Amino acid sequence: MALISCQKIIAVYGFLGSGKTTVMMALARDIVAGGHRAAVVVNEAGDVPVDGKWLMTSGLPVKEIFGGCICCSVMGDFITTLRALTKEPSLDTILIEPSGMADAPQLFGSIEKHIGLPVLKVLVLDAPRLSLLLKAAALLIRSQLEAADIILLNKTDTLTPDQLAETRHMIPRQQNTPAILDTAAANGLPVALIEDILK
Ligand SMILES: Nc1nc2c(ncn2[C@@H]2O[C@H](COP(=O)(O)OP(=O)(O)O)[C@@H](O)[C@H]2O)c(=O)[nH]1
Ligand SMILES: [Mg+2]
Repeated sequence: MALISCQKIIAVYGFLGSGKTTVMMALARDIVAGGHRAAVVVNEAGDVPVDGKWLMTSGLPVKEIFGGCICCSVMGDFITTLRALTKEPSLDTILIEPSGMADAPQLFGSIEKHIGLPVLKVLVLDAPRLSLLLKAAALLIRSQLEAADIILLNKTDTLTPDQLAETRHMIPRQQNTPAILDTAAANGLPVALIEDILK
């Protein structure tokens, strides 16, 4: 009988440069510090490289899927990689960082359908660039917001309190939009938030 040991998939998504890898590495470090094992799957070469060497020495498998947006050409690769990882013994969490341009809701639906595990969807918003991105890609941001279980308004360290209030105000909300949490992931994530995401 095949033992499916992985319990959960956490997707950290949002635009390129918003801080996804930074958030993901903070979560990975905490998982390892807690004596657990996680895998990291990325399909985007961003600013902060996934520290593959560190992850490997910590016993975390890292998979990189390149070749484009996972919502189209490499969706199959992504699913195949995830399916293989869910069968790894003693792996409890898979962290995924899909490409910034991927159609998140479609991707997450596909993973849930093919893998059979729920995906916790953590959206990272780039606070200093949000007003610009809302002008350039309002529809994409709306669809990202609609899919989110947890929303992080990141890089709040770069804004004044007034700018932060203004930025929060710009975010289009619906009745079921989750609370929007301020983060400065480059300086670490609050313990309570990490616990909430990993619980
Ligand atoms: N000031 C500041 N910079 C951040 C923060 N989080 C990430 N960054 C920086 O933003 C850039 C993009 O981060 P990265 O994690 O690669 O974003 P990704 O492309 O979404 O994966 C890097 O230079 C990070 O150091 C933050 O909270 N505050
Ligand atoms: Mg990245």
